[in-house]
Amino acid sequence: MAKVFTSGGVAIITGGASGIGLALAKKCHGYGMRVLIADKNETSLESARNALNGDIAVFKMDVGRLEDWSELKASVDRDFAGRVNLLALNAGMGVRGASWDNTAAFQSTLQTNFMGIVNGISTLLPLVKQSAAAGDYASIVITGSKQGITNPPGNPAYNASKAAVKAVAEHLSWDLRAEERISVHLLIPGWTFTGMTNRAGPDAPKPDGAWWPEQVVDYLEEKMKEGQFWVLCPDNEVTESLDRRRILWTAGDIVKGRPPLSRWREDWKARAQEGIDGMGDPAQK
Ligand SMILES: NC(=O)c1ccc[n+]([C@@H]2O[C@H](COP(=O)([O-])OP(=O)(O)OC[C@H]3O[C@@H](n4cnc5c(N)ncnc54)[C@H](O)[C@@H]3O)[C@@H](O)[C@H]2O)c1
Ligand SMILES: *[C@@H]1O[C@H](CO)[C@@H](O)[C@H](O)[C@H]1NC(C)=O
Ligand SMILES: CC(=O)N[C@H]1CO[C@H](CO)[C@@H](O)[C@@H]1O
Repeated sequence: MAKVFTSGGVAIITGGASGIGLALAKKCHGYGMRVLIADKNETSLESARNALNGDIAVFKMDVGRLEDWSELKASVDRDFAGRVNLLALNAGMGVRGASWDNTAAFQSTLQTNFMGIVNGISTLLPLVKQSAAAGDYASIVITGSKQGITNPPGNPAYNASKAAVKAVAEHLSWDLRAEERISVHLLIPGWTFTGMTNRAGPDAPKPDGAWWPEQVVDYLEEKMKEGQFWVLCPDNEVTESLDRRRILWTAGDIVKGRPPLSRWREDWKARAQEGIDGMGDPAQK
């Protein structure tokens, strides 16, 4: 049901001023949708608006603040007659060098990556349902991360926030299972060249292994057409099959009683590699 990408429909995209969100905004705009991008970065909001010839609405907000969502809802009610066809809850961030003694980093990461999504659902789900009841199609796209599924070591705050995002997205899909005109999707990007991953400066070239954000949103659209909840994106280094085998290996830590994060442990690394390499593609069985 990619029926939401239709001319005149309304798209609301958080974190839409940069990266994956901006690529999605451009796609929606290209389909003739009315686009509102919400972001906390004023500079990027302005350049995004210019990139789309001023033909989109921008809204400065912090997705972690419920008050900002109330104001956004009021503006959607006023400017779009309360209509929402695509709600992309995509804003996300990571704090560099987050460590256990930095509880503030956990709080800010969870506030944006997790509460930003809860706040958005809580505030705008009534408008999404209202739009569907009026005969529209509507989709809610929630941006998670592979790090919330396979949980690699390095940044526990980010990984935990994305694990919570996955849990909430699954519940939303369950709660809306009887809604024939509303679909829910968990977007799980691979390595994507965006503001978040490009720390080498504005003119740095895209690393070969990474995808462009445009590839991610094309893949998203394809999976939405198929009616898939899980949008597990590959990149130029990791295939869909490898992702599926890594996910199964991670689940195997629990069922086989291996230590957690076995894939990265010195005493398990080689066995993990062998196990993942030797596994058939789980999707083929
Ligand atoms: N780039 C990747 O490789 C990758 C991989 C997996 C998941 N993701 C996820 O994709 C989503 C988009 O990230 P991106 O890679 O396009 O990064 P990006 O930094 O280019 O874009 C994220 C946007 O979100 C905005 N934002 C951050 N915190 C906000 C807040 N509290 N309120 C409002 N806006 C806020 C930023 O200003 C920025 O414009 C994120 O949720 C990220 O976690 C990215
Ligand atoms: C806002 O985004 C610009 C790029 O558009 C970046 O240079 C700047 O550091 C960002 N500001 C903040 C506060 O994150
Ligand atoms: C955005 C971010 O901080 N991502 C981190 C999530 O965790 C992995 C491993 O834990 C890190 O490599 C990423 O940098």
